[in-house]
Amino acid sequence: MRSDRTFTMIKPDAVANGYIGEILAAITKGGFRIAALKYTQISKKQAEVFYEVHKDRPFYGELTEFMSSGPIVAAILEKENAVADFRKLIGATNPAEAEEGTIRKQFAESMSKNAVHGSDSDENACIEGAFHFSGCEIF
Ligand code: RTP
Ligand code: MG
Repeated sequence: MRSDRTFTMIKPDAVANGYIGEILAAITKGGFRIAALKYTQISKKQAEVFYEVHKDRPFYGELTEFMSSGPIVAAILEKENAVADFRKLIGATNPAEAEEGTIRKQFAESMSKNAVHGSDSDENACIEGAFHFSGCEIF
């Protein structure tokens, strides 16, 4: 299992708020190389599959509804220690608790509209990347 890749989505709130450029710039400045990139929208069904690990959580319905509500930017990012370092760069799930300078502190609206997704393990990074990209779309 490689540890130099993670998967991210710029969520519908941040896309609607016009933050695609600033978030991609923050990602690049944070030392990540973009290995794959796509502007897309997922269906409610696809969101339910993507977030299946959360299916018993109370926010599952709201989360999958929101993530399919508008376009997103999906990307595979490369850097040594990618998963942990990217979660540091984006900050806490709840932007009110996110550290100064993190992406969520700067661009998130709320716990559910929190601007970006970041994979939580090398295994999930691999699964989530493969959900959005085929081999020939990863550089
Ligand atoms: P993500 O997966 O999006 O990177 O976020 P995360 O690891 O920081 O948080 P996770 O526990 O995986 O939850 C996934 C997303 O569900 C929404 N959420 N809402 N209302 C709530 O209590 C609640 N808890 C989580 C957030 O948008 C979170 O990013
Ligand atoms: Mg998560």
